Amino acid sequence: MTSRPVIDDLSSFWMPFTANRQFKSAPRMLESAKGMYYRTTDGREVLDGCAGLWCVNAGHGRDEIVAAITKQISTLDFAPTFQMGHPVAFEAASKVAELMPPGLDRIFFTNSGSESVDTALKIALAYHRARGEGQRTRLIGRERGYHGVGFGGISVGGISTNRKTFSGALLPSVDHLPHTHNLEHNAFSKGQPAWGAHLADELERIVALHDPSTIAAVIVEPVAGSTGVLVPPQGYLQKLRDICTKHGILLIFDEVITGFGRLGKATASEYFGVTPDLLTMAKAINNASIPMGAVAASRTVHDTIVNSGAPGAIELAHGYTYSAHPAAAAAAIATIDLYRSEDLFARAHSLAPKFESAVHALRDAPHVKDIRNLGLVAGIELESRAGAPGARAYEAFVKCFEAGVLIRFTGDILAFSPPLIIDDAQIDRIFSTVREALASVQ
Ligand code: PXG
Ligand code: PLP
Repeated sequence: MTSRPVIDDLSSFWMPFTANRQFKSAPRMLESAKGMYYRTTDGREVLDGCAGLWCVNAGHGRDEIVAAITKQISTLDFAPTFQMGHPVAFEAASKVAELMPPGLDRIFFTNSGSESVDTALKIALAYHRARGEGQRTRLIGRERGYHGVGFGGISVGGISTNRKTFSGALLPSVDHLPHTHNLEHNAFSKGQPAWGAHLADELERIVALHDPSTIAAVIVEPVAGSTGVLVPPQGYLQKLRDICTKHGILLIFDEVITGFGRLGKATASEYFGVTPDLLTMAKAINNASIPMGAVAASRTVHDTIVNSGAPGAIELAHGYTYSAHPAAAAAAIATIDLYRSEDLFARAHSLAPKFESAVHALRDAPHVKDIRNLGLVAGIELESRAGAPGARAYEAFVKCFEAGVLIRFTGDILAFSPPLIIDDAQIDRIFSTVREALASVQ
């Protein structure tokens, strides 16, 4: 069945964000993938209910992307982008720019969402410095925000388990907005909850405390993904935008999950009609086929920095060896072409009502405390088992995997974000499997 030798040493790979001892005592191994399905090393098909890690939006093993990468690697395997260029990098940037909100068409390439976040935070500081306001160094994140694992990202992030070990080494000038999760007001909301726009006013309090002249940027996920799918209350994001504009603060949308069709539009910015100054992306930028991320900057931000230095001087002392790696860039071009030719964002948009009714049908399933959704993303929050937070969701996740459906869980929240190529029957299969799993866990 398996084409490779059986692996008998699991000890060398220190697995990321994994309970290593638990996993290695009962491993779950994926060996290949095509379309909506993974195949395990023991030959079982597993329906992908979470697009890998919210990233394989066009489905697995797409021939067009594989061909583009193969051709690129054999033509130009690597080329520096520090003081050198290669055409594919420029083409990829133009393609990405076409999908960005109006005016955000200056693209800085990275290799991950974490790098995109740290890049955006640094661009924000560089922008203020270039315009003679270098004292604007304070960064505002939000409770329950996930912005990757760099020191910048965990500093503005709001997930305490990701912060506590490193708490003495976080960035010094950071505040956090309150999160918007409130089951008393918003449980079982379909789409954007009606209650909670006023939580954006907390930004005015933080601004008043520190004075606007000290604040560089606010960073939020338009829809918080990792923390368990928190959909922004109606009007909330526009309020953040207005307050930032009023005080000359840059607004950063972290669209690492929401970018590239997850909500049925190219970006959450387009979906909500709210335009940030900087937008971070990664994951589905090239269907996760090769590590890649990017930051889209407004022309104002870009031009302010790039026109500020002396001629011949490097304007932004920042970049990665693999920024715009040829293979990743070729994959991004092929992926964006595929999104267009198959109209996948519109497909996500048209599947969203079906997805919403399928997930909300689980309202009467055992242990379910809340269900929330937007576009092709949904979360089911479970009642935690007394004394064992997270155990119930973990067991439900394992049951689903054994029944041939891959989902994600975080704490006691199940998360769903399938490839945009999913069909109605596959949506039904995901949620009927979850229903059975919930019925069989304690
Ligand atoms: N920002 C956001 C909003 C993210 O969702 C990152 C930054 C970091 O990206 P990288 O590429 O450095 O991982 C993310 C990543 C999950 C899960 O299931 C979510 C992410 C990554 C892995 C798992 O909750 N989000
Ligand atoms: N560490 C060392 C010693 C390096 O030489 C470099 C890059 O040249 C880095 C870290 C950064 O690596 P990257 O550019 O892949 O982020």
